[in-house]
Amino acid sequence: MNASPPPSPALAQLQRDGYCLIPQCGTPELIAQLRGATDRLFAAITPEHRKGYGNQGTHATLAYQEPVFTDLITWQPALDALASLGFARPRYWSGYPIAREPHTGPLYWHQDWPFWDEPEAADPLPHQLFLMWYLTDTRRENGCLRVIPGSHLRRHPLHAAISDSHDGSLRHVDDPDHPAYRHYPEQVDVPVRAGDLVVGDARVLHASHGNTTDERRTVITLWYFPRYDEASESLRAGWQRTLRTKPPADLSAEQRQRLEPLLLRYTGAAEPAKWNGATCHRTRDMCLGWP
Ligand SMILES: O=C(O)CCC(=O)C(=O)O
Repeated sequence: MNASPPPSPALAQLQRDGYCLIPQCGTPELIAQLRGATDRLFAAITPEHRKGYGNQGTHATLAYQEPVFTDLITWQPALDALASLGFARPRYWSGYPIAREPHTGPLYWHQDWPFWDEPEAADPLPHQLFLMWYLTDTRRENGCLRVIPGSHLRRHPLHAAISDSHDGSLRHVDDPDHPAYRHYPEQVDVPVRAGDLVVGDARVLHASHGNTTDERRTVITLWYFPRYDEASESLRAGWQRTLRTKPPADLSAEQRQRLEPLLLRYTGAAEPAKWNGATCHRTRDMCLGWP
């Protein structure tokens, strides 16, 4: 009998812990260009907009403003890394540059997956991945990522205490003792070198430390659907309906061609899955079979 080969160490970690690291997936040139492009985006952000995102930090939406963002979405070494994890035909959903400004506090614990009513929410393998590109080296002092390994599939006391996604009210919780800002014995820091790629299951509980340094710390979070062709029609309809940014009409033909295989293209008539990221404690508990 042919036994199937064991998963690669990176895939095993993604399945077990909810994230893995692909070292030096981006080049210094790519990272330097992204730093310039994101700084230009942040420079245009008004104080009101910044205030609206509270403790998420300085937050922009990636809308193909500069060609380097298309380079990042279609970055072949990242797509190769996904293929080596077993995700050969991913689709891209959206992207967000986020800056943790000098001397600002931590980001609250949260999960990114917003469709908890769907059976895919309980699938051992992820249906949504975050690809996080940090544009500086990170460590605890400047706000590196932290993760609660295994919390994409196993219950953690935090689940009962927080809203389930960025839609929650935690952006404006100022009490540093709120459970969403606490430290937990099982949390791990994920420090990176600029150019490393953090691949995570959108269901894993994650947060960042505060930035106690004098320098801005930027991450670009890109969301992909790694198993788009296996997802239900209702989920694909839900992703399509909540697609925030499409490539603009004036994007160059060359960029459009590179993006084409990654774009969402659901045209069916299924009822779109319900976005319930902010209200779904009960549905999530039910769908994952938690007590
Ligand atoms: O700012 C960070 O380090 C993490 C960002 C994040 O959690 C997210 O984009 O979901």
